[in-house]
Amino acid sequence: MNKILVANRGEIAMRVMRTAREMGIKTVAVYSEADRNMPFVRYADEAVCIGPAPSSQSYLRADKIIEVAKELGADAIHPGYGFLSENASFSKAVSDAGLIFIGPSAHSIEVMGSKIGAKQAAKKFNVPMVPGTEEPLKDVNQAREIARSIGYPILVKASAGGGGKGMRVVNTDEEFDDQVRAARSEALSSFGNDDVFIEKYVGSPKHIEIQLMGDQHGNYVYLFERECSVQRRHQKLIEEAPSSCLTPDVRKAMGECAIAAARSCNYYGAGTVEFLVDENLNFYFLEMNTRLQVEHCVTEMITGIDLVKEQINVARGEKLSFTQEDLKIHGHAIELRVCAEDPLNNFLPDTGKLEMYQPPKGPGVRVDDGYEEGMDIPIFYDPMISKLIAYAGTRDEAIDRLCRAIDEYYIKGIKTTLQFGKWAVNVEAFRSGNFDTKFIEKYYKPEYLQGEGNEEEEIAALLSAFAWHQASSARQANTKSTSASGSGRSKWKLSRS
Ligand code: MV4
Repeated sequence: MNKILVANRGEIAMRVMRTAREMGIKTVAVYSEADRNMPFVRYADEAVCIGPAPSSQSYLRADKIIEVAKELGADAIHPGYGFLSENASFSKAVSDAGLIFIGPSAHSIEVMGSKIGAKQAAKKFNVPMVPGTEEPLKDVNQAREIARSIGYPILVKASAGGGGKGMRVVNTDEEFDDQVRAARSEALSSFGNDDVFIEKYVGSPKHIEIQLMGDQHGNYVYLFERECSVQRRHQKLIEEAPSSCLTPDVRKAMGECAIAAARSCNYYGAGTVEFLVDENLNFYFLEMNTRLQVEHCVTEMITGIDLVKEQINVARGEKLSFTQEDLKIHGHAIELRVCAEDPLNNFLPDTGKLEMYQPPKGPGVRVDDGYEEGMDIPIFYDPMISKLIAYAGTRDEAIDRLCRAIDEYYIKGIKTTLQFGKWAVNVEAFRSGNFDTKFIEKYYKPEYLQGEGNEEEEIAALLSAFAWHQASSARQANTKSTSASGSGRSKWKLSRS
């Protein structure tokens, strides 16, 4: 494998290309017109513009991307995350074009892309499930009987769903028909598929996911867990490894279940199995993500494994370079997604120019970013501009280091989630590990961030007030002396300095 085309942009494109370079593999970037000046375009050995800014005309143009890969003699395509990374047709089209897709087979993507298909596959391998159905609901009366037997509250979920879309909580029998109808209609309009199923509603669960790697020779390892419970509208904001609540036994059991789920679809490559975990550490299979995830970095920090390198090695047919016994947890890593969003305005995306952009440095600080100072944040793509990862020996030290790094992350020109992150990791419930997926709903209020992070403005205001005070004192002294001597030059310019 001599040349990889990275079918992505921003920080993950930089991330993949850095590992490729370390492996002596050439890289090709594909970019949209809006990304012409992005660092990843300059970093690649070759770069080709594949279309206008909108993703549908650029980063989702499967045919164009494969055409460029063949024209430039790339051996493989790495999809990153998002865009085409979990598109089974793209995986197949890449293979059909005689190229290597650095990811799982189209079959694995298809099986795990359907929530019902994933549950059916995982159930055959005895992976714990939330009580519910593993078939699409056909007869609403029969479904209501099942709901009664499970016991309310229950959830109606879209099989083709993701990120909470098409999910409805049903608290009573009376609501059942309407909520099923609503879930079906949202699923049909959002995903073109109205298959829904039901599950017992697990109240206030933690979201804990297991990173796994499988090769094309049947070998599997789990690289422990990541806790991703601090989410907002199903968008993760803070992730950490390991979780603060798992015991070694539960960790091992979850890891083995994740591998079982992978085996159920003959998985190979990097994958993540998501679980719901209740307060008694009972865990339930949620879904399997058939891609490298945004938050893979915290796993890399505690295991010392370069997951992109392992993806490339597996894709070119190599066996995993380590066994389960080789893997140990060292220290603690915590990641904050630095997003161009305004936490004071419902986390709405913010746009603008990075007038100042100086990432933090120092021991145990990793910044995976894709922009530079002076660049405009384009409106066309995900608002995440970087991932700030702090690594230390213990969880408390990692949190303290993250706070220091946040204080030294100088960004001007856009609003970001930096101050939200600092607030969040200092909430007692977070520090103690006693939090779940309702953390933001339970603890966050925008007013907690009022006045945070604008020390410079405060200093400027104080200096201005001090200068005004000085000037007015001088004026008064002048007035006294003028009334005696008659010369009254204004000191106004001083008060405005
Ligand atoms: C659940 C659940 C409680 N009980 N399923 C949200 C999106 C999708 N990943 C599945 N989700 C959930 N499924 C049962 N049976 C609660 C959630 C959920 C959630 C899960 C993980 C992380 C954040 C979440 C936020 C809200 C709801």
